[in-house]
This record gives sequence, C-alpha cells and structure tokens, in this order.
Amino acid sequence: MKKKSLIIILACLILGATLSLFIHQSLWGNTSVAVSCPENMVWIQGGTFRMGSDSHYPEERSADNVTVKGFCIDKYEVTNAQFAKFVEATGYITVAELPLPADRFPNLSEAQRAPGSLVFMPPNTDKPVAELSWWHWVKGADWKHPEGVNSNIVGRENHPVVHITYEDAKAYAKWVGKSLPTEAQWEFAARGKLLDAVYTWGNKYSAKNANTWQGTFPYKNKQEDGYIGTAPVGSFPPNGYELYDMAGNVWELTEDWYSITRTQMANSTNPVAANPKESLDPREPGVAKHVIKGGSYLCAPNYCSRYRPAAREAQSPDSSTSHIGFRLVSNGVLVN
Ligand SMILES: [Ca+2]
Ligand SMILES: [Ca+2]
Repeated sequence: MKKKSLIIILACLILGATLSLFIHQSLWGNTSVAVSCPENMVWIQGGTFRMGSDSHYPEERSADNVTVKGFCIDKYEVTNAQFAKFVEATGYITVAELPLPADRFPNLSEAQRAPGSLVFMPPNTDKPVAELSWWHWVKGADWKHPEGVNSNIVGRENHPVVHITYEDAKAYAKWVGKSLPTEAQWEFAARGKLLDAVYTWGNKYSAKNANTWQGTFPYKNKQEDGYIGTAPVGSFPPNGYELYDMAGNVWELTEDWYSITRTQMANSTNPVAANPKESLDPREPGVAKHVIKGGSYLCAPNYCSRYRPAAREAQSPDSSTSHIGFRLVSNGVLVN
C-alpha cells in the first residue's frame, strides 16, 4: 500500500467514525487533498457557474458567472429533532416565542405584541382573495407549535424546523459549529452538477421530485406529491450532489442581504451581500431582508413557481413563518 494512502487511512481513524471522508482535486492547486465533512454533510467541489436566470422572475436577473470555493453542506434541512437538541442543551428561546419589543412596536398593544408567528391558512372561498391574505398572525405559533398553541410536533420530529428567523438560525449554527450558506454557495449546491438546468433534476417540472403545491394556489392543494404541508426531510429524490429538498419542502435562509439586483456579484469569487444598508425589496423599501432559497410546499406552478435553484425571495430578519427553515455549511477539515 502506498505511503499516501496509509496517511489518509490513519487520518480517518484519528478523526473518528462519525466523519465521512471525501478525496478531491483541490481548486487551489494540482495536488490531491482529502477533506472530511461532518456527518450528514456533503463536500461540494467548488467551481464557476451561471448564477441566476434571465428566463424567469426579474429578481433572478441577470445570469452571471460566479465562482465558489469548495465547502461542506448539510444533506438535509435542519429538523425539529435537531433543533430540539439545541434548545435542550442551551435553553434557547426563538424570536417567535418572545413578545415583540415595545420600543420597536410602540403602536401595538401588549396583546398585539404577544408571541406568535405567521401561519398559512387557505381561504374559505374559491373567489379571488387579496394578495398574501392567506398569511395569518397566530398567537402562540412557534417551532414547537407550528399551527398555534393547540398543535405540536409529535410525529414530525424528522420534518424541517419552521418558524425560524435568521437570528434563530445563526444561534443554532454557532452552537453546532457551522454557518449559514451564502446565496451563491446554496445555489451552486442546489444545481447538483446540472449547471444550466431549470430545476435541480432537469428541465421539466414534476410533482414527484419535490414537495411543492399541485393545484391552484391558494385554494386547492391536490397533494399529488403526497404532502399538504412539510414532508419528512429526504422524502424526495436527491439532486446530483446527494442533497435532499434543495427544491421545495421549506424555504432556506441564507447569509446574504436581499436586493432586487445582484450585478455586483458578476465574475466574483465567493460573493456575499453582507451590507444590510444595500438591501432593497421594492415591495417594502427601507426594510433590510435576507435572501431565502428553494421555494416551499406552498409554491405552485400558478403562483410563486420558485422551486428552482435560481429563484430567490426576501425575508425580514425579525419575522418567521410556517414555511421557512434552513440548512448549514462548513469548511470541513483538511486531512492531508
Ligand atoms: Ca406538497
Ligand atoms: Ca428546501
């Protein structure tokens, strides 16, 4: 056996059985190196890709060359069971479980500032309804009570955690020793080696490939994919990197601040929109928001068809909803 192979095997033993080993060609040099990713993470070899799309929603334009260096990313969205371990270990209280601060919301009564979160409820009519009127502020809704105080997550331990804000995701990431992905990292990973495809699996929509909404949103969910709400993570086929639910199930938070354009990222390496002052959502100017990616179980072909790698939405950092969660990245460990 060659000396180099022996060194790699010894390094694996030292790192322990919980680490998986990936040997790859380094982006920065010509020598082979071995990188270990933590359990249930996948090594994504860096590269250059066309980020965004010129063929869909305006905020996805323009499609530009962007380079990302290699990184590890979670195979799955973070689950209720994983988040419960974090809360058990730290006593962390999520934003949705706290009352809105009086100094920031002086015009609201104490009752109006009570803890809660936004929950999707389909309209009780098939007549046209006002945009976004299907979102309801539900007192007592939080990650442990996804539909309000009378709901719970028993039996949903392996579903993605929801009602999570950027601040909550950052706290979990710090505890577990990982980071939120940048938008560029997330999109590169979501494409799963199909760099120019519309979807994570190819160019044709299929209800079998992701937890989305079939039927006319927000009135009729035909559940052709088997799920009306969130699905257990990993219920649908993975993409080319063996990553699950990069399309649909829940939207996923990223590190980037949202802007309607991101032309400054063209031809850059490892870009991140790090300045909240440059955040701009034309629908709500003056409110800095983070980019979320991947779409959710509420995205339908007739509305918000954003179960695509290039698609993006904006999410206010201090509010949470029943269809937003997250997954994390890490650098991995160089073992030779
Ligand atoms: Ca579904
Ligand atoms: Ca997802």
